[in-house]
Amino acid sequence: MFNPNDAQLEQLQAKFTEQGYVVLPGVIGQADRARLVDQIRDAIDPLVGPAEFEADVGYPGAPADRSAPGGKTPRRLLHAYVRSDEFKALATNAQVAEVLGRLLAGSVCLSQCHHNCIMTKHPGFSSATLWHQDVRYWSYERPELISAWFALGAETQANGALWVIPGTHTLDFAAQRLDADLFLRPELVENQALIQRAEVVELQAGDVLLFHCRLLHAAGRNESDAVKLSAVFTYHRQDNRSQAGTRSDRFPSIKMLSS
Ligand SMILES: O=C(O)CCC(=O)C(=O)O
Repeated sequence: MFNPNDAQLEQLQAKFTEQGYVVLPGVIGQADRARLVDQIRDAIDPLVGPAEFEADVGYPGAPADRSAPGGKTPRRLLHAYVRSDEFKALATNAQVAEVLGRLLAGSVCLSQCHHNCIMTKHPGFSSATLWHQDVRYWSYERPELISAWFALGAETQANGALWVIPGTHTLDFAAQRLDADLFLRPELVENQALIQRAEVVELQAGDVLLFHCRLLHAAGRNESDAVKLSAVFTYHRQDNRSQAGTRSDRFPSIKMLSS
């Protein structure tokens, strides 16, 4: 079970500062994972909303609309935190909270407005996600949030694991390097030089990927024959408030008790 000592926390902090992400191995045990996966399968069929469908995202490879073949494939089950006590426990996991407290250097809050979802990447109808920084869609006093990606099964290049470009959490991008939806434009030479540095983050079941909200990341389609399930939550320091009236301010954040 993941239980870092002070020296390991320091190493994690140094790596996160340099690369913008770290992987915490073996955080979620097999029994907890099995319970969460059972709950997700129950929520997929029949579908328990709110959910976002592949057809809604408009990403490469997504069905054109909800009436097209695969159009009703769920991509994200939303409001993960309130779905069950087990999901509340996952989002507030004490080991993850301890690392987040260290990385954010203060009291940590869970956002209910961003991510807070279960990613259900299905074979057959999953779409690819282009290069982006999550913070471009969020509104906080400071662009200093961290997302935790809980792998509930193995994540590989073949089933659509996340790709990251290490160190990009420190870069600013001129508007012309992004398209209208704020994805990195892959046809630009200066963007290609960055994309060549990309690394796939393969995870074992139970691992947690922590990544900075400014880190460029992307993901491929699920080319395997099994659905990939991950839960994703976003955290900010308590004194980093959402801006009033924005999407980031729709629901109150939850204070993490152990931080
Ligand atoms: O699994 C994926 O396709 C990536 C999702 C993603 O990058 C996001 O929701 O920000």
